Amino acid sequence: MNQCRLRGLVQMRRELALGLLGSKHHVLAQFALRGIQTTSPLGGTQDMDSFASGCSAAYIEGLYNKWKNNPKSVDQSWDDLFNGNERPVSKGIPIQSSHSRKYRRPPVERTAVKARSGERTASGGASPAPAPPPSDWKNIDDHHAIQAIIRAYQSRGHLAADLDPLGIVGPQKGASVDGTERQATKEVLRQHYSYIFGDLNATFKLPSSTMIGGDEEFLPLREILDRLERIYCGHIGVEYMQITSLTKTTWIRDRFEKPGGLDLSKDEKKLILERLTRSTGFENFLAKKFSSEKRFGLEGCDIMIPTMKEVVDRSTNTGVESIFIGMAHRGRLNVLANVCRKPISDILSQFHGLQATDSGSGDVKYHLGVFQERLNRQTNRMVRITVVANPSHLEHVNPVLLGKARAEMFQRGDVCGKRVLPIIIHGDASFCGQGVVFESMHLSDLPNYTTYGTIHIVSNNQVGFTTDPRFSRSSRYCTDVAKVVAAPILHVNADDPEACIQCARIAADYRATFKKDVVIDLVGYRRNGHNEADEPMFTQPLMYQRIRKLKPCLQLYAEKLIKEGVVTDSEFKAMVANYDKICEEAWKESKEVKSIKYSSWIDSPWPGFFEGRDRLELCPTGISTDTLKTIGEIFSSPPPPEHKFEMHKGIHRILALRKQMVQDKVADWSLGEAFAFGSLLKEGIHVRLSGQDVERGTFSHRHHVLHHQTADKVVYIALDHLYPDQAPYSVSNSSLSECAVLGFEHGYSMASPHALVIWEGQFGDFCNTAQCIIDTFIASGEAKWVRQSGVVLLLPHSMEGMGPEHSSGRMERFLQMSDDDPDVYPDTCDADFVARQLMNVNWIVTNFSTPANLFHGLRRQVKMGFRKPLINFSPKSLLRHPLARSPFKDFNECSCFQRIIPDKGPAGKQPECVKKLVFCSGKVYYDLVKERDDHEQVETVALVRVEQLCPFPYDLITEQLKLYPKAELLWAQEEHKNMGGWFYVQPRFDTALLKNENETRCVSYHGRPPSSSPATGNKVQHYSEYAAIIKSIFGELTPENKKRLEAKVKEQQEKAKAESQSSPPKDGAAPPATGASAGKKKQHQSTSSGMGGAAPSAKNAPSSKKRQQGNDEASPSIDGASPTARSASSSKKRQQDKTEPYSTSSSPSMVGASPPAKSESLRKQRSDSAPSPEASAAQKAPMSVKPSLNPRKPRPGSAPAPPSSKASPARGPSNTAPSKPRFVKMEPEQTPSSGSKAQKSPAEKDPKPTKPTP
Ligand SMILES: Cc1ncc(C[n+]2csc(CCOP(=O)(O)OP(=O)(O)O)c2C)c(N)n1
Repeated sequence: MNQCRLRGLVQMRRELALGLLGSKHHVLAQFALRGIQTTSPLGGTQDMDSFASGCSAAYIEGLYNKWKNNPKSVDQSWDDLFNGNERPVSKGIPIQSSHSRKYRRPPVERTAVKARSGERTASGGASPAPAPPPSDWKNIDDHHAIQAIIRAYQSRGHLAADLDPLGIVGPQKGASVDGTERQATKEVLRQHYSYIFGDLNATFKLPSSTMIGGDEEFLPLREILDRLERIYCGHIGVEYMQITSLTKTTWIRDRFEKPGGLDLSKDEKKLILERLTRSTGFENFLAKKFSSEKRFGLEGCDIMIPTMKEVVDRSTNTGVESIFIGMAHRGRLNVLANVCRKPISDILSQFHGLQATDSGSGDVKYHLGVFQERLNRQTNRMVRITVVANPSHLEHVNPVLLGKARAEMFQRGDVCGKRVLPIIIHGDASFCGQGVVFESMHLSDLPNYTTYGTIHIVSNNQVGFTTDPRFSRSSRYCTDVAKVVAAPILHVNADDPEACIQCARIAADYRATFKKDVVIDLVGYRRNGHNEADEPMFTQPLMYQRIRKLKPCLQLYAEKLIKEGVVTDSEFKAMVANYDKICEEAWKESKEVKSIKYSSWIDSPWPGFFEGRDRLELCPTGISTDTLKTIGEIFSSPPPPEHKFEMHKGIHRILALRKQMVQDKVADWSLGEAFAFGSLLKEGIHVRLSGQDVERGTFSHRHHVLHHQTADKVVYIALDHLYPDQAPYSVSNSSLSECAVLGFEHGYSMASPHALVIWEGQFGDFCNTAQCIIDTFIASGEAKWVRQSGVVLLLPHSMEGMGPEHSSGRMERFLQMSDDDPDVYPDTCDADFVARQLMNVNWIVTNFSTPANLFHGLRRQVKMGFRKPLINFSPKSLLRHPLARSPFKDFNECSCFQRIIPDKGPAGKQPECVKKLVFCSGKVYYDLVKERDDHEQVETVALVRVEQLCPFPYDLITEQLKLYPKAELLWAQEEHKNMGGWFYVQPRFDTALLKNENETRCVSYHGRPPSSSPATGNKVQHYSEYAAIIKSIFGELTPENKKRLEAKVKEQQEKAKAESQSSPPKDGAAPPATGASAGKKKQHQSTSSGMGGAAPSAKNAPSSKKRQQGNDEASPSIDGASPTARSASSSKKRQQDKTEPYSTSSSPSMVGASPPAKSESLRKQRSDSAPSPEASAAQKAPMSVKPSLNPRKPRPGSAPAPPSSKASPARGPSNTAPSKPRFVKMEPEQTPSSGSKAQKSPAEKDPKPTKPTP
């Protein structure tokens, strides 16, 4: 469309718009104005001047009305516009520029601007500066335009850069407005495009915002444009104007703009050629030898190797000693061979399909890790290079790599990333597609997670498997995610080796200078299909037609250097032949290899850790009373007075209560944890705790970081002030990411065995979003890559009526991924049975019920002769439960970790009287104790806690089975049947039972029915489900029981009422009650945690006389409900509920269904298929199929099922709730206080030392 016609159309539209303005059609007018656009000479469209934008239309309408009344009341420019008296536009330049030139700022604004310059009028306002003489205006305008053009190149030059070797994307060169062939056309210049270049020889003074002049201050316009074009629109597109720091942008400008700054010497060019020869030669060699094998070759982006080498050289020169590389499949073998210098014969031996001599599953060759220490010949410095083993799940290695690098910095005392460098190689599709990239990037500047800059290199082959970028991302570049951390992004054409090397240098120097992330986007292509067996023409036919015609980068560069006289043709040929010879020799060598070892591909060797030690020795975990006292004292004290630290008064109370516990020699959860951390720190073990809100603790129980109440950023961490020579303690609230943070901590744990690294989930449920890290690294890392990790996951878990996503840490998933064979009874007579079992399993899964066991479990992590991940399901309400406390004696040198906790009460003391032996795990134990008490079955029901679910404590379980030969066997859990521990323990119980020839019992299930959702969100349903479980275990309350309980409730209510009248108001903090004093204290509602899961602490008066006489397990009072939940309901209702117990329909598939007696034939069948204990003792036996013992069938007289059963016709909050729920809420005032002897017992003196048993 010619310019005249275009202008005519625009004018017509404007007239139409103006005609409509002020009429009832003003909306249309706005629309018409908004739509006024003009076509640039390049065919694109340009938005009209901003005054015509939709949001200004109302303003224009107002002006127009004003102008209609009095044309002089508006600025001249508006008068011109409304009159249609626009000045003629020069040289066919679009209307937009004529407006911008014509529009003058209102005088008032000018005054305001001048006022800033400090000129003041007598009245205190600003005086207008004298305008320059009109003869200068053109000159000023021209300089402004030049400045704007320079700025445009700097900020948008990359849009016109020649980045794509295939020439598919990016602008084409074309005649520019100045008649020269340029790329920087519309995209770069935008509104400045309208600038009349006029005399290209006119000289301009260069602004201070550019270094293109070098030492020259003035340049002719033509030279300015040429230089800008070369710098910003050549083979490098540098995106850096997102950086807000002037120092950094100036630094980048300096590097890219300074004349001659990017030049390379002949030797440097020759080195690039040599490295490119190796990179290309390696892929060619593999293609020749293993044409049908997958190797995910680098062809098309071969320059990645020289680029990485340059980064390594440059960085080692600035002091880097250790480099960590995280990358996926593409070009990985090449990196191992040519960057790490892993012997090529080792790599080739992976192609021969050899048997491994060590255990584990191994992994495909393009996932394996390496660790190499070598001399960098360019810099003559030693460098350690690690390529971290990675799973198929693209980009998920990133946080792991970062954590490992961070830990290395810690180990080396590198406080600013000078000696350690992380490099991550990304694919273009995965870089923009995977959320973990964003999550990991966000760690880059966090104080406890920073790696002081990571160098990201994108191997951008412009396709992801078979998907074109236009279908795989919405952002312009695949690297846009890096802008969140304002990283400079250097896009570079991968067919220009020198440009790539320049980018590598600048990136390495940028990271060394600023300790910030930087990205190199190597824009290349993929010469073959996704892997070597794929046919790319199926999906990218045109792209591949072009690729087929393209010479490889090596050839192009060799031709260039030959032409330049840098190398001769024969020199180049010799280079190629030489590398081919190296590969051939390595090939011969590799054929001599007869077996492989997974361990020779380990990425995290721990020199000195395994050597010279008995791996199976289990060191004691108890500590001295003195240590307990020291840690307890400091942990419960405010900062020393000289700190003049102003604490929150709630913290004062919490510390006072802690102090009381120390005096009483009893520890709650928080104190038990502090004992574990503190004692390890004392022993020189670095402890790191990370996760969301871990400093205070989600449930406000931890308070490891105290905040000064009137001074900003002043904190006190008691665990950092325990001993002068202790190891550092790191506790940090993390970013709100599970995947990246857990990955980071896992990586951190890999760096050294001498650290306890813990990630705590906010709620266990949220480990869902870290599933990939759990599955592909933590569960299987040792099997795949022979590398160990002792990372600990603390996952708050328990059914407390908090809804589907705040209840379950998905224990079943962890258990399902445990690799101990359920059908093999291990050799429990082996003296090292306990350690061997731990060593042979992929991870440890626990559900601790006491602070002491938490303490021992955590300490055991670093006391073992090997490392295993520990997955522990942490409690919520138990954090403050007065009975979930441990006496100091349970921490001392005579104590140890308890894999199971047997019944130590009347039942345990008279096992022959026991009718039911109930196994359980975790918090539900305290519910069962209370219910057993209420049902007066303390002598007939034994409760055994399985604290370590995996590996299954066969030896101890067998002992318990023998101890109660006549008891019916039950498994009680609060989770749904398809969740929790049941599926894991059931076959293992069977295996343990089958061990005894005379055994005929089976374990029956007592828990919630199967469900797709982990928990109900309806409190009433929650209680009814709970009631059903209890009923199925203990049966109905007898009339005597009910009567007794009613009397007890009444007594408690009266007592609570009396106490509430005299108790002071709460201040929001949640103090844990001490064991001894809990009974005297008013029940504290855990409103501060807001979770409703805190301990219903004091509703636990023991009612059984017998228990008072000797049951040291004491009776907790909880009913599984949160105190807040209980508080809403009246005591009347509670009484009513007590008298009208919950009735259930019977459904065999629901809770309480007991298994039939085992048939002898099944037993025989099973024992035939199970391997002998001898066979299973050391090695895991091959999988054997076990016949089901079919515990699903109801047996006669089985306990009834709850109404929420699937068999029940109507299920849901409205109709599944029992008509009269038995477990109801209680007002805090009504909560009875506790004063049991059992609670006081832990506070008593340490017992006589006895030898600890595992
Ligand atoms: C998380 C994840 N999703 C999907 C895949 C399957 N996959 C393997 S490679 C690939 C394409 C990757 O493209 P890109 O990131 O551009 O790397 P390239 O292979 O092109 O080098 C896909 C989808 C995977 N490995 N991981």
